[in-house]
Amino acid sequence: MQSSRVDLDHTRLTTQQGVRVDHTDDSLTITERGPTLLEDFHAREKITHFDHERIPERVVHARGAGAYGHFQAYEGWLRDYTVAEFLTSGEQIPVFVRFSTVAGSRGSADTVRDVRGFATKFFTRQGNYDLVGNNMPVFFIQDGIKFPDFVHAVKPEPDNEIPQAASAHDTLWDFVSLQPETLHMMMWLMSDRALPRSYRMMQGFGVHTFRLVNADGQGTFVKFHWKPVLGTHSLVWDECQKIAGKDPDYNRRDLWDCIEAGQFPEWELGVQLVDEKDEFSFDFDLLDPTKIIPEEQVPVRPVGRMVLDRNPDNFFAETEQVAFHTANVVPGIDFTNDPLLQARNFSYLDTQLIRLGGPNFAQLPVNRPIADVHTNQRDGYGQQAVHKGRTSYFKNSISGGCPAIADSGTFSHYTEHVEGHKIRKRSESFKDFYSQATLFWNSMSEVEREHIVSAFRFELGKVTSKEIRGRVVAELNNVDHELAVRVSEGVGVTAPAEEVRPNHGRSSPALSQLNAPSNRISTRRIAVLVADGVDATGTRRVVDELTKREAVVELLAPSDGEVRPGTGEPLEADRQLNTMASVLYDAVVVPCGPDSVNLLSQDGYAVHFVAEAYKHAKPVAAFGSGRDLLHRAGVTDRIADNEQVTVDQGVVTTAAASQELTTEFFDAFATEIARHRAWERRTDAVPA
Ligand code: HDD
Repeated sequence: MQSSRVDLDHTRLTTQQGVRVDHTDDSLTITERGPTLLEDFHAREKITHFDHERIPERVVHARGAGAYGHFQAYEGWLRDYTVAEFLTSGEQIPVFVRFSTVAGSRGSADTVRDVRGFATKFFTRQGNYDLVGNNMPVFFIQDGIKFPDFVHAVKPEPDNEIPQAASAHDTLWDFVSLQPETLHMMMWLMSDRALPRSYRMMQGFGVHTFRLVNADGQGTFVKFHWKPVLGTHSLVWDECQKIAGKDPDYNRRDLWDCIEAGQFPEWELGVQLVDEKDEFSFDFDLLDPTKIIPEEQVPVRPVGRMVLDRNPDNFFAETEQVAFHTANVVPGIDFTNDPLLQARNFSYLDTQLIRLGGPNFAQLPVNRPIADVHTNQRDGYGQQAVHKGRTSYFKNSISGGCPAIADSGTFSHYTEHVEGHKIRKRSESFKDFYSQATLFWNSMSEVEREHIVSAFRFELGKVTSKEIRGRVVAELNNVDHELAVRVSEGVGVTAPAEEVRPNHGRSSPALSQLNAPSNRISTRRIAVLVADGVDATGTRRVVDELTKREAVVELLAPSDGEVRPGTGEPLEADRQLNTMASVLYDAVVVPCGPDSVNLLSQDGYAVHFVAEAYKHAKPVAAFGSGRDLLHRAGVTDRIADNEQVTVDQGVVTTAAASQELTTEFFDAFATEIARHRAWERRTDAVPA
């Protein structure tokens, strides 16, 4: 990868042929005002190359962000199950990961309601292994032959190409209402999982049941899981829509900035293993990609750790040209007959041929294996290698039979016994579309359920056809009667009169994000609102205490430059208040300083900032006169006028001025930030 990097420092401009150029601002013409000459090879080359700069964007997952890093297995216990060395050797191996949204175009916003792609390329010594997963463990459809139908339904409608990067439109919900296998995934899509706070704070899943194969050729079913070290956290929908305008690159920027700052994102890889003899011991089919194996039934066992620690040098060359393929497997990892996976194994190679313009894309620097590559494949667009010798066929005697067939370390397909009729029919074992959608609903906390209900109402509210809305509600009645009734109330559809399928009452606590709390506030972005007259000592203390806890703290002031405190040395604003917004931060603090608070109270941006943070259930803190800005924004706190620290639904306040600020104040605030949001806060009436 390194040898392909081009560094233009200390160089002189040339043509593609290496001829030095003395002038690149004016075309070659006859007289200053005369016609341009065809002979101007430099101008023609420059413009021609520019004309050909674009390649087709991915048909799905067009918008993404990538990073390099490494993966390291913890210990060798998986050796009994697989000969895949990178899962057992403990050696650090390089990876490239690309995160993405699915439906939007390359230039669409990051914070739309969507599934997120989580594709990892492991550069192992046995060849490249691609784990092309998502941040949700199930999929919309069961058979890849339905993929074009599904994608046509969710993409912008074909007559006017509206809406961009949104599932809230008639065609998607028409499809959903007629294809009940989508329902389980639609529950995930309507949940907070579709609104990740950060790529660094979302889980990843291989989705399909794959197969591990050991040295004796024995197979074990496996599901892959990524768990983020920082916990799984989400934004709220109102916030997402606002961020889409304020910073459409929100998730991309977050990934980039954290890696630049040395705050490297980390995930743990885990596996759920199922013996082949237990294949039929579940009440769903392991080959059905619309089903999970509940973690309470088969625990996720940790295997290794991935750290992303390097940003790409060039978005196009690396993030855009990276080519993932589910069929990029290494010895020890094999497929199952999941019909979605089987179709993917065709689609990914096929799509790269059009997207990357020919069969040599594996030679692009970002795709190049670290394992040696020796093939008899030749020529084609973009061929980079200069193959020597006379033979490019097997068997040959002229080149000593090389490249020869290896007798060890090879990929040998798992030997599976298959017999029966050639048939085009969905397996009966795939036909329970509702039980796991119900399981998901049952597993949510009340606040997560509220979010799901309002997501359905929002989406169906954008559907113009009442008939489609009605069909969706009827389908939801198969998931849970109360869910269907609650959704119907918001979308002008008559509530289903009665329950059609009794709720089985089972739940899987691991499905609720709120059941995996984090006690860290690393990388959380905290806004400190300041203006002239602010208390400098207290403000510096806020910055120190939160930075010590690894948060990212920024001072926001009405204008850039120096902030003159009441007493002491000036402070420097990090950002101008009106270039930012509360939605770009995880929490907000207002320090004391009567003059500062007075100025901020008259600044609509500052007042709105606090009210909006409060509306989105974010931790809000203030000390001394800083509390007046909270009150001005409609945020009440319950403290008596003493110096105690009070925490009330994520609002952390004290009447103490800076000199009396205790660590208790900062600890309490940090606890609220680690909790992510004060979900118990009722904020529907807050006008922000
Ligand atoms: Fe896919 C891209 C994930 C089903 C066909 N898919 C793509 C990417 C991810 C996934 C993360 C982006 C890779 C990158 O960053 O370059 N796709 C999934 C998951 C699926 C899934 C988790 C279900 C479990 N996909 C799926 C099916 C088909 C495809 C059933 C076709 C039959 N997917 C593609 C594709 C893409 C793609 C058309 C577009 C760009 C690319 O492959 O390289 O081939």
